Amino acid sequence: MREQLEKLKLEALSQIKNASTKKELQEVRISYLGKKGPITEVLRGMGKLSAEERPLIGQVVNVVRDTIKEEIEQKEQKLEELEVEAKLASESIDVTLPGRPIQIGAKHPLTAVIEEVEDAFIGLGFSVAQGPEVEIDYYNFEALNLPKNHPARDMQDSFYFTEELLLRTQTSPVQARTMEQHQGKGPVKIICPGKVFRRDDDDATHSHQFMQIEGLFVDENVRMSDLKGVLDAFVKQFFGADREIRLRPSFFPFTEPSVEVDVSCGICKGQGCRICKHTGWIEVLGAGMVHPRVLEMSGFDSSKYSGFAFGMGVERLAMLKHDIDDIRHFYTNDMRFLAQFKRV
Ligand code: 2U9
Repeated sequence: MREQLEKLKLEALSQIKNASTKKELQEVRISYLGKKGPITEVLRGMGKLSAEERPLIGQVVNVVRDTIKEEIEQKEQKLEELEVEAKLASESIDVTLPGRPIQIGAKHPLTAVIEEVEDAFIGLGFSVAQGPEVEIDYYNFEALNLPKNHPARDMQDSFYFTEELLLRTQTSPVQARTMEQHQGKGPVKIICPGKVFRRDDDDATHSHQFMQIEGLFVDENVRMSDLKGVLDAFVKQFFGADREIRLRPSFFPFTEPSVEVDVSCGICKGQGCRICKHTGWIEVLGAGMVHPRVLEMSGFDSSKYSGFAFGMGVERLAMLKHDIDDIRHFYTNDMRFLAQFKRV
């Protein structure tokens, strides 16, 4: 019996030595020390031994069991240490590896154009003004000489919330509000960039939401020649020093006289090409002298004050500058389009 137990111990110790995972070690523990294991079996059979043998064998069994237990605990600790070491080794960082490239964003082309236009006009003494995108009928239409029956006020053309409240159709209400705040005292010299909304079906050249920049200069003795000089300086800074402007008569309810402003074509230098539809000129702005009724409605004495105003579509400027053929590119956020405006 003694030799048998000694053999059992040696066998167990060898298996403990060979166990390379905690799972294998657990299997060894169950097979030797578990309820169905040989040690338990020997203990169960102790009753059959003689009174002299029982304490001697009992002692040997205890020693064998304790030795196996102790060896298993030591091995368990060792395996745990090895596990931690392996985990640390697998998680170590090689600081000499090159870093992952970081995706750097770029300004949206419309933001870039707005900032360029702002810079040009700030250089000419203008300030930037802003106002609400949800407007009341009075500032969006009435104060701009668009009376109640005017066709531009058709419910079909604008997004109305109520009879009095709508999404602004132009940034002009910002100018009307600013003039009112000046309480009849000039100068007012502002540009107003912002979103505007019209009930249009979207296509390559129309969007129900787009960006406008409008400008207003009201003071004593402001003339049409001032308007022409300011727009000429702007166009030369924005499009290039070699570009010319020309004014053509037009009509807007809020300006009188009103003009359309063309810029000489930068591609063919006035010779005629695809871009300028073979005219040598490209229409980019609307403008005019502020209608006396508009001045009066916002609290300015039209016998003392005069002013000029102008407006331009930001998408159109960006499309001309970057030769973009579809306005919807600005709003669909396709990375292949946007990534082209990265400055490297
Ligand atoms: C006040 C008085 C006058 C703003 C003006 C235009 C001419 C114009 C269009 C250009 C293309 C809008 O984006 S677009 O569709 N704008 O042609 N805008 S004069 O005149 C004003 C504004 C405010 C108080």
